[in-house]
Amino acid sequence: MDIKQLETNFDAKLSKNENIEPKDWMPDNYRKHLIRQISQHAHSEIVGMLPEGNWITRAPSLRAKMILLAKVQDEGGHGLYLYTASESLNISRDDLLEQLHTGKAKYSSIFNYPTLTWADIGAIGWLVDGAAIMNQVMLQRTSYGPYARAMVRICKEESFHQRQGYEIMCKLSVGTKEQKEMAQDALNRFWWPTLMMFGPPDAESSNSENAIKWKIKRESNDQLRQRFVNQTVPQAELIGLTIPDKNLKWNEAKNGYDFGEPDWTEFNNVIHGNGPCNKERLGARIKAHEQGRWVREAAMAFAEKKKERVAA
Ligand code: BYC
Repeated sequence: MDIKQLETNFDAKLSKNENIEPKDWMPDNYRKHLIRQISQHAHSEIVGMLPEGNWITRAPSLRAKMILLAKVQDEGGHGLYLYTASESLNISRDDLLEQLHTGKAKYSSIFNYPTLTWADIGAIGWLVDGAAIMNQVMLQRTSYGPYARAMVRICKEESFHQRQGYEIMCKLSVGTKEQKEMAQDALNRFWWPTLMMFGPPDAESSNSENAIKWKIKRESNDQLRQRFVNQTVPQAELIGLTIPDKNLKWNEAKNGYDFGEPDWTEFNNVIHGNGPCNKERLGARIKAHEQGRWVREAAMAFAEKKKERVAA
């Protein structure tokens, strides 16, 4: 089949909303775009384990510790589904991790902020997982089959994560004066970085045009950010917390909130390695990878021996 015919078949599949599968022909730029997005998503999941892992030993009750342990473990599992989906595009796990460790591949900006108090764990579940779900519900219908299927499973777990975070915030907001202040402080620090998770404004989003054309993203960064604000403001009001935005106002005409602009200079600094915790996060990942080398080598040696035994 010549290239024109292959392109026509690919476009026809997209227009019928059929998934593209690993063995299907796909344009090289579609493959590269997916490797970039899915691997950055995988990196976000495993780097995302670090700020929360910081609180496992200090969780305020056995119940809270068990829930947080399970959540952090889930994030590791999400990373594995997503690395596997990336590998189906003909790139090895070693290459993907090399890109993370050398700073070539990005991971979500949000994980470069510190978790200073227990309320930050609530804010991450409520806001960060809430934003992640908003984006990922759309990605369940992304055009690449393995990514779409990974998202279905991940979304189910993420919605549980969002609720555990909101539960922490609910409890703190009806607690002592200090506890309520702690919840408000976490909201103040995590609100703007959470809005940045959706990426730059549409006019500056270099990858969006192709992503929408290839049905990788079904909605734009600004559309998802708007939906997140509309959903989250009433949740804050319900528990008596204040969104730290003077420009936040209900707009009847658009049936949604007007809201202020995140600090895009800060965003650009963070995604280029200069956020508050970038060096710490990457350092922790590299150290874990180095310390896990003997496990990978032992697993490979075991697999080789097993193969020899089966062949004998
Ligand atoms: N952080 O053209 P744009 C989670 C980069 S966490 C860092 O709009 P695109 C979790 C972007 O990569 C959520 N970098 O890009 C929750 C691009 O740079 P490159 C993880 C960002 O791809 C709790 C440049 O800026 N979710 O799941 O169309 C616990 C221009 O941007 C960010 C996903 O990754 C950012 N916030 O849109 C644990 C969802 N925003 O690559 C884990 C999948 C933008 O050209 N990803 N950049 O060098 C996406 O939907 C999209 O990739 C984005 C960006 C919406 C993030």
